Formats: sequence, structure tokens, C-alpha cells
Amino acid sequence: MAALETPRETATSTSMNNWSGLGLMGAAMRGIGGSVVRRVHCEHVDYSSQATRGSIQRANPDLLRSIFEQYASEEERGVKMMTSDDFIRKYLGLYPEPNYNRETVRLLASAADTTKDGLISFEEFVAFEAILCSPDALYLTAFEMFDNNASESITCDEFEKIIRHTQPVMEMDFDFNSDFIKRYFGADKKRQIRYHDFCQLLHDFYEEQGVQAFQRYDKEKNGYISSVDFQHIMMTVKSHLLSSFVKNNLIAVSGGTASHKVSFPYYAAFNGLLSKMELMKRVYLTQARGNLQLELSKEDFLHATQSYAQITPYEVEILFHLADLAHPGSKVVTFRDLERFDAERLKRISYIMRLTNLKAVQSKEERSAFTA
Ligand SMILES: [Ca+2]
Repeated sequence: MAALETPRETATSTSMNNWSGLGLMGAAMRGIGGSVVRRVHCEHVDYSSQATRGSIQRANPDLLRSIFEQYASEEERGVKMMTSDDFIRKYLGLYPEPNYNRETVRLLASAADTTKDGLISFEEFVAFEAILCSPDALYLTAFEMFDNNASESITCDEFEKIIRHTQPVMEMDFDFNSDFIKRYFGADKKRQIRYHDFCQLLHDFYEEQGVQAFQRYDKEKNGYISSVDFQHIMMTVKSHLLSSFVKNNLIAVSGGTASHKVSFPYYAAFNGLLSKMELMKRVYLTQARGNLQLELSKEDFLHATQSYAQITPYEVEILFHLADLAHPGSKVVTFRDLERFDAERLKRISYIMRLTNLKAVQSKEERSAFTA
């Protein structure tokens, strides 16, 4: 029996372009997904085909009951309830350190606490398991977290409160009076937004945050920032898109010297490339026809992108620049390069796939204690 690992091909073959907009939830989800990996063990289920099809079977209710009772420490009128601490720290195993951030734990738990009374009932626990089985689990979970008063809609205040709880935004000081926010919530910021609007907001928010960060560092308002500022922005608001290789080469790829300037089109293309890495892989794979050792020249790669209008020549240019930093002089891109530039994100996607496969199942040791 091996701990569940989503096969690499699964993550690669699944189109995840939209997930880049969810970097905001990345840390939280990575946390949940990561801990789940440690808890969930795969014995009978073909997770690769499940993940690809997107249909996930519900867990056995008796099993859920056993898990719930084990972790629920509160009792209200004779009914067992889980606290935020029970759910996030004891059950999911997140934030085990004694000096954990209580607000973060409360926020994460509120994804399951639909009545927002601070306690998770068995019915809420079962309902949360159902959410995790749905194809849009990540957005649904995020919506529950943002919807602070269980009104099925989100106010600007609710949105701002959670966003401000994330480190990069605090550092970059996102403008909640910007036209972007007013387009979604109205000029007086009184409009409430419902689930589908929220999904679009969360997706677009991340783009906007990147634009605002650039504008903040473009002090002379001439469309340029320094390489050092570029590095700083990428490491804070865009860090979820960076593999360790890209992290280590941010200065080099943006001109090579600390005084070098980065233009807005370059910045946009760089982020576009990183968020489209799945698509880049698809382009490569259509050319490779199974030969993952194939070395593609820039001309061949550009030619192959003709049918993908989303990919710009500037993005391809930067892709080959990154490849040149990995193996100077060869002027080709390999599949290994694409993985090198996308490694962390792939793991993140795998976590999401794992998260949707969670099903609140426990480890074999625990299972054998509860089921015959
Ligand atoms: Ca509740």
C-alpha cells in the first residue's frame, strides 16, 4: 500500500489554466491538500482515471460518522460537534504548532461551517465531503470561506477581510477602492455577489493584483520597473507560479543586471507564460508524438503555436530564454525544461486533484479501527 500520489500524467493532461487565478487560496489549499496526502491511502480506487473523469464517489456515511465522532470534542444538547481546532488542526493536521494563527484556522474551518456558528455539525461535515467531491470543489470551498454570514452571497467587506488576511496583499497594499473592485461591487461597494460572479472575481483578482503591483513600482509612470522590483513582485504576489528554477533565475531572465528595466509587456508575457505552462506542454506534446526526448527549436515551437491564439510570440521568446539559462547555447526546449519551469505548480495542481479526492477518508490504521 502506498500513500496516494496523483500520477504526473494526470496533472499534465488536465487543463488547469484557470487555477492561476486561485493562487490566493493556494496556501490554504496546499495545506489541506498536503495534509490529506499524508492521511489518505490508496488501495482500491484508480485515482488517475477518477481525476481525469472528474467524478468522485461519495464516502461511506458510516465511515464519516466514525471519523466525525473521533474528532468532535464539543457537545451541544447531547449532539457532538467539531470545533475549528478539531477540524483543521486535529483532523486535517494543519497548523500543529502551538503558536498557530487562530484567525487562519477559523477561516479555513468556516469553509465547512455553513451556519457560521463556529461549530461543525455532523451534517456540515457530510456536506463538506460532498463539496469536495464536486468538480468545482476549489471554488465552492473558497466561496464558503468568503461567505462569512452564510448569506449565499459575498459583500465587498467580506471579500476584503479575507484578502487582507493573505500576506502578499498586505505587503502590496491592494487598492480596494480601485475601479476593479467597483466594477464588481458597484461604485458604492454595496452590491453583493453570488457564486458564479465570485468565481470570476477570484479569477480576475489575481490578474489585477499583478497589474497593481507593477503600477506601484513603476514610480516614474513610464511603463518600466527594475529587475529587482520585478523579482520582488514575482516572489510575493506571483510566487505560486514559480518553480525553484524560475525563482533562482528571475534577475537573470529579466535582463541579467540589477539595474536592468522590465517593461510592462515583458511582465505581462512572463506571467502569461507561467500561467500557460500546461498549454505549452500540450503544444510540445503534439509535436513530440510520444518522444519526450524531442528537442524543439524556437521556429518549430512557434509554428506549433499557430493554432493557439492565446500564446503570444513574446511568451515563446521568454520560454526559450529560460531554456537558454538552463542549458546555454543549445537553443532548444525539451520536455524536461517545461517541467523545470512548472514543477511547483504541477505539485499544486496535484494537491488540488488530491483535495477533490479527499472524501474525508482516514489512514488504514484508523480505518481498521472503525470498520470490520
Ligand atoms: Ca455550524
